[in-house]
Amino acid sequence: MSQAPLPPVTPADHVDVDNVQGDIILGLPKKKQEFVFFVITDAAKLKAALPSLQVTSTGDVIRSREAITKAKQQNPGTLVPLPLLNIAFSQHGLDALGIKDRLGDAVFSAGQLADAHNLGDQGKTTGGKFDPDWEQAFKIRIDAVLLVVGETWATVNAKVAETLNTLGDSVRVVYDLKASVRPGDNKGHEHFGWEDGISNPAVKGIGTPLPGQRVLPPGIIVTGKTGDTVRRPDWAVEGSFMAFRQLDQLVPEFHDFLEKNPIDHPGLDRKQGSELLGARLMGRWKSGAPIQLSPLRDDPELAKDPQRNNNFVYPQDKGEEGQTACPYAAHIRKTNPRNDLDNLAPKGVERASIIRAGIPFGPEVSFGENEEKVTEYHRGLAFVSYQSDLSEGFQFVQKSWANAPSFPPQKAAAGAPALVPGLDPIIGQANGASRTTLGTTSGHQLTLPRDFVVSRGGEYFFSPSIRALKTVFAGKAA
Ligand code: N7H
Repeated sequence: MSQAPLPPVTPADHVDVDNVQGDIILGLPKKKQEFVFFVITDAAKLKAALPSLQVTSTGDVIRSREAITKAKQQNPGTLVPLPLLNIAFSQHGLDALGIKDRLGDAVFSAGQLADAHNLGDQGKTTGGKFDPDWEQAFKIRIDAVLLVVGETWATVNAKVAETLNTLGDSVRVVYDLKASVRPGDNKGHEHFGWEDGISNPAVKGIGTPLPGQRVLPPGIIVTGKTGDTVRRPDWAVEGSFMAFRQLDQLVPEFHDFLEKNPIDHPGLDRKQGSELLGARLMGRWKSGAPIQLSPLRDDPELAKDPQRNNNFVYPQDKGEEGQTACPYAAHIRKTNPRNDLDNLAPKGVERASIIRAGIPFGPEVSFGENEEKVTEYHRGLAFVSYQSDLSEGFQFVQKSWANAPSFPPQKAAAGAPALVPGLDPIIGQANGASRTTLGTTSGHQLTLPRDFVVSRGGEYFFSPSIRALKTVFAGKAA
């Protein structure tokens, strides 16, 4: 059993980095990641085992990143062995542990299965009951998830084995997802080919914000801190709600669609027209360069420059003028409208901020899939986001922004109120119904043939503080 002293309780506007789990604010440094989902079979045994787990804090992440940077400076290309662990519990898990306090988040308590229709996932309604097309495990019951990361599979496998050994027969693994940064030049790029992880908000007091990076009051992400408006049980301070989604990406189909619908623009050939369409749907070029700053051609130098690649806002002209460079419907504009709501709800975008910590899963596209333009093997994004309130964070962004055709508001073209921005072309969904999106060329409505991102389900979790794990979760007084 660990003898480390418990961290002290910190004031509301300050985050104790040694008490907050490591994936929440800065992200665990990950090359390989395994998500191990389990149910609790013996609560007393699990409580006894929990204090022995070496759970990684945000402070550990800061120190690990420093170690990685130092090792790379001394020996470029070196991989530092870093097995890191986080753990989070669903409402079922809290119930199984006999934790009776309610956390004050109705979306978390109801669980993601109850939210599937509301989120727009595909499925069937029979006898008034919606049955989503999800992985079976997410439809039964999941109590908790282990997030294990490392620089190689050998490291991750050893850490998973060690952790499950510690938990012994107190748990039963019901589902498992292995995910990995893509190989070679695709490192850092998700399966559609885009550089990901460029834009995440910063939490006040932690790290130095980059130009254009939104700095959040800590309570937007971390529970019980300034900015969190809900009264939580005392022990629930310095935790965060985690939305997990297993999102399939239909990569060959998406690329086929781009190839068949190039934007016709003077000076651009067909291939460049297809690249422009992809950039307009996403809001960034594959390199990561924002289309708002580089509207017609990729700019790899801009993409690589952290001082510039996130430092932009959107023009506030109404109608077509405001989306000449970046469409209102572009994925990054739908999910982070930056200054688009400043006149309507000045704090609205801040409140809906999430910290993303996802990673690709599944194999590279095979030769055959590329040839036939049809997906054969499941691949996609193991999406993870953290927020202090699911109904204002993940659920709100998915439902009220990405899935809402008229968001951002007041952007319809003058004299053509029907030409609203449209669904988010990447993640917007309407329970499988066909959809349209606007904004490729003036007044032109582009019809997407299908969803290219398809949900296979997930769950909502609470990622407690290190202190809470050693006390309330271990069956001891807080
Ligand atoms: Fe998105 N993609 O790789 O195609 N996302 N996303 N996302 N996303 C972003 O700016 C992607 C999903 C956000 O601040 C980029 O870091 C894919 C969900 C937010 O300007 C790329 C999937 C939700 C941002 C992708 C997926 C979000 C963002 C640009 C699913 C929330 C920041 C890289 C398979 C409900 C926007 C970057 C900003 C950026 C991709 C899912 C939200 C390339 C493939 C479900 C807030």
